[in-house]
Amino acid sequence: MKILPALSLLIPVAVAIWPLPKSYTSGDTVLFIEDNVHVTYNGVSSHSILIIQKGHGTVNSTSPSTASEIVQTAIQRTYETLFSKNFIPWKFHPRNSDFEPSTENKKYITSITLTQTAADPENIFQAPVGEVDESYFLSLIESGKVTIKAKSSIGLARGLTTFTQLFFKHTEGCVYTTLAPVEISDEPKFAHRGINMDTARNYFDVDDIKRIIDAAAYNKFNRFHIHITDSQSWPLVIPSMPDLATKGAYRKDLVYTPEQVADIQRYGGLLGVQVFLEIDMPGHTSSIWFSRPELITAFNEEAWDTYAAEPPSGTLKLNSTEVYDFLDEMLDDLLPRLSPYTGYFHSGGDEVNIQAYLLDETVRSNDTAVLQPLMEKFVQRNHDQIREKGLTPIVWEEMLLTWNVSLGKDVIVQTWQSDEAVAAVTEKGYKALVGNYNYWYLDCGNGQWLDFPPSSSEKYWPYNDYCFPRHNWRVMYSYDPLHGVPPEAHHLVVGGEAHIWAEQTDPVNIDNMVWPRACAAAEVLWSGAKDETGGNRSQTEASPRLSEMRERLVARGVMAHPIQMPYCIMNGT
Ligand code: CP6
Repeated sequence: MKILPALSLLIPVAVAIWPLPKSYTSGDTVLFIEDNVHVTYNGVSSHSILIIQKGHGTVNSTSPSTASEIVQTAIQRTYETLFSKNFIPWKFHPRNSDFEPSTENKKYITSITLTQTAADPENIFQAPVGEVDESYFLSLIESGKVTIKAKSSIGLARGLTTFTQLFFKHTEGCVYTTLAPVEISDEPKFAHRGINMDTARNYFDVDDIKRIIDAAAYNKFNRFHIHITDSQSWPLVIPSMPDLATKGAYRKDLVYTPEQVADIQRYGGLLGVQVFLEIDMPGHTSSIWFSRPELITAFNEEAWDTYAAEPPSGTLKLNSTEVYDFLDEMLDDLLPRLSPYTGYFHSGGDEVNIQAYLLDETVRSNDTAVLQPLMEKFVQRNHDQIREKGLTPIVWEEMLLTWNVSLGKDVIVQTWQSDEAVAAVTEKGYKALVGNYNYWYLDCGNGQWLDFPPSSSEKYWPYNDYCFPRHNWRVMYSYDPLHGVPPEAHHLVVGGEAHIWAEQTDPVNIDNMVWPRACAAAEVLWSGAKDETGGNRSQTEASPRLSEMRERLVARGVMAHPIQMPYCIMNGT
């Protein structure tokens, strides 16, 4: 029988779960857990949390996913999370307190029963927004039995993720919870909960990308958007057009091969994180010039800022059969390789600068009345091809709101410039993906921006040096995806993404540029921006919980920065 020391009452509410579950009750009974817990999944059992028989469905190496592979992966991760030597305890106990439970006469978690109550969608990797039910029910009773029920394999994975967050490491080395009995009913507020990572401004290894996806899954994100090409480099290997990457990447080895892209997609898929790519076009494409100069106009002009948002300027010509042929061939090569693992493809469309088309001999105009029908055709061709390959297009807001392209209603419109843009997109009846840059850009802050360039004579002042300060987690946490959207249009806000543009981020600082701040977006997307009373969520409540989450990310090998010193929590409340 465990008796909690009186001082433990000083511990702030001991719920380390991030993002916050929809409903949660807990007690104060102590249970220990060891790596021999008996796990069953739909009646198939094993005697180790590590190994589960692949008895549910058939595991076939040519089929991209099965429920059992996803659940197997989730059990494996549960094991690694709880029993890795790096597992970091909740270290923020009151100083010098006898806060830990006694390790005499330990009571143990005895079994984990996973029950999937419905079949997964046919190919869960490709499932569109809202089609995977990620809800779960978790109960941990004082006798040591754990039950997790969900309608999908990914729901079970979400439940197991939450389960690991109930535990702390004892100073004697064992792993325990003080929270039994626990009952949790949980489901996400938004269906598309993503991170957008730019791998074109700086190159990242596959392992760097996987580490971000792993941490994303641990935050219950379910989408990973790779902005894989941009004006500065084209690291994506298109086998039928080898020069694109060999000439367009920063170096011929700083590329992503088809195998590597598939590996990343599959890695995410098994964690319930659907990975999709963006080829941003027609703007943000100057890197194509290095292999196909005839397709690009206004390349690297002296006054580049007249023609583009960033150096080097350059954009795909807007009325060129050569460009159309290039796109047909490029997308024909690329899209069929992506589609086994995703339902989406992002065709870009942000920050197109009309002045560039004055230099485009196929147009020679900056008159939007002339340019609009050409942009319309450009986008429709791309989208027809994307749909033909079984994928759903995503575009940046400008294609709808600036260019007035008559998008199909299947298209998801990704907003970034304002809350008004979200309202405008939903007003037109389109699905919106949000992420206002004043809140959810991890690279850039707002206010106090430095002049760019600092003087007109210094034209190549490093881009984005104006981008400071960054947003801190509290700014990100205060963002409401539904702000300014009328209630009857809320259902059109399918979710949002936190963005890491990588002009000033590479593998050295990627972890601490993304974490723990992206956790704030994760909680808004999973739990909603408002609490039960309808007010903004308390940052005071969230702060120690986020600190615990950060410890858990560090334990996963993610170099997330601290948001405060342990002192603040040890002496708090
Ligand atoms: N790159 C691309 C970028 C940005 C966008 N698209 C961006 C714009 C403004 C800020 C930060 C990033 N660097 N391709 C906008 C969607 Cl403040």
